[in-house]
Amino acid sequence: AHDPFGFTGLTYDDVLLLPGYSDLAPSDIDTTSRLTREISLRVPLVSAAMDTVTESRMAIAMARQGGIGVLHRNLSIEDQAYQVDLVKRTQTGIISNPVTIGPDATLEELDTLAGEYRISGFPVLDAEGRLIGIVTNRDLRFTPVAEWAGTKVSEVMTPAPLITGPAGITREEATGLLRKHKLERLPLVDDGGRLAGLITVKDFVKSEQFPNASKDGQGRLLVGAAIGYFGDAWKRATTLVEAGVDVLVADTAHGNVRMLIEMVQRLKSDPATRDVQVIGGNVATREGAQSFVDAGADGIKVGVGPGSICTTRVVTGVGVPQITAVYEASLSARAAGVPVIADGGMRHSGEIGKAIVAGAEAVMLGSMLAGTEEAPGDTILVSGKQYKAYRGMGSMGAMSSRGKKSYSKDRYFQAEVTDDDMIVPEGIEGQVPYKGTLQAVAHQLVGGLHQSMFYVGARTIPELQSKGRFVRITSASLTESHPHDVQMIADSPNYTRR
Ligand code: RVP
Repeated sequence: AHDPFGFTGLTYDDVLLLPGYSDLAPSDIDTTSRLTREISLRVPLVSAAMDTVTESRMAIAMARQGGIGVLHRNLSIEDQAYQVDLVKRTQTGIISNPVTIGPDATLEELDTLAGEYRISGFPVLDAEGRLIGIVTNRDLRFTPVAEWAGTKVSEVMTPAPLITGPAGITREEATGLLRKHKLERLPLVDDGGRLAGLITVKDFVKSEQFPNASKDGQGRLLVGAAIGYFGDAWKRATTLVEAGVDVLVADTAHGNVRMLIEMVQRLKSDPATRDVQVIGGNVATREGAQSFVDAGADGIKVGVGPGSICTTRVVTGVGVPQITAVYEASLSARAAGVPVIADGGMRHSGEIGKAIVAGAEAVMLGSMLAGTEEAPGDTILVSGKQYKAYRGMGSMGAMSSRGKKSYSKDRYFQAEVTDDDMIVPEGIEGQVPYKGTLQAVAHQLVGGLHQSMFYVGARTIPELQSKGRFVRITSASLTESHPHDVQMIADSPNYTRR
């Protein structure tokens, strides 16, 4: 007979991975995985599209560590596209599309541009795009601030002829020129004298400092951005594509919705957008994942209700325990070669390996990253300890017009609600302990995943998926898993008691 209660759903705390035979050296282990059909990451971590987690600073830091950030969409289309631009222009090796300035710009404008992009030097171009000089922060120093508004870049710049390199220069040749002439910057020019790129010493150092960085074909950092399906969603998507986004990520609490599925279909068939990778979501069932497979999605994000700030399951009674959701979605997604991203509910590094064995290829994190330096917002001091704000995108704070305009109400299907009192929130507002830099946090997360792979005996992520086996555990075992019967007297970089 049909069982009205269906099957049992399990989550991370209900399972452990079985140890397996291992003859690996730590250096054998490779965490490279797929985010979408066409994008691989050396580190399968994604920062959540939330306004207390991912803006350009986080996206840059995530890509440098080998993961990727998904820029949130609780801001205007222009502002979100600008954030994409900031990430794409971040210095990594050769900058193919550097920020430039004209000879008639004022020093005041130069100073503003330098602050916005956090860069100190600009090639100066004439109206035809030819290199006529270079100007840096240093050139500002000899002009009193009071005169900046009335002084033109052409008056202080180092004018051409400059030492330049050819458009197709190699790393070695560039290093040679930088060293020989003791240069900070080397502009690259084509045969017509037009600017073709820029190399800075700082970039070269940075690109050596971040060997795992996630980059596109032109050496620029990868970045994702959240989109919806309602109102001007198409305009948002196309504007983000024009700004150079690599992945568009459908950002809704319930992705198995006709309008969104049609949006994904359109994105994957329209010539303006079809070359960009598209992730559908969120779903938590086999059928939900199948709808996105059929729509042509390049990745599928899974999670209905597991998030640390999420109240969907309580408010609506709907959801699927996360490890079951990932497993179920992967049954249709993996058969079609589409990666699954496990989104929400992670508290420790051990859950990354569990999600991967259950069928995910990457994981999205909110609360675990919201406390880092690179997350938006300042630290808050509460009885001598530092915290950072972290809120659900379905919280009152994110959906109401309190503070500033909300752009993300359609994430919870409340786009038409104009009166704040009529909002039905599905998330809460809170804070998480301050954790320092993303680099340190990512090191612990990736280190934990490495160890998972070592214990299972898996050299690669696909091997982890095929070799990994679960054991179901009881609440008594969960107590045994955590530190017990001891009072913790020192902080640990990768463990906090709940
Ligand atoms: P966590 O990592 O457990 O903090 O969860 C983060 C995820 O929670 C996000 O990536 C998103 O899918 C989900 N989320 C964001 N806002 C809300 C909400 O208000 N309910 N949920």
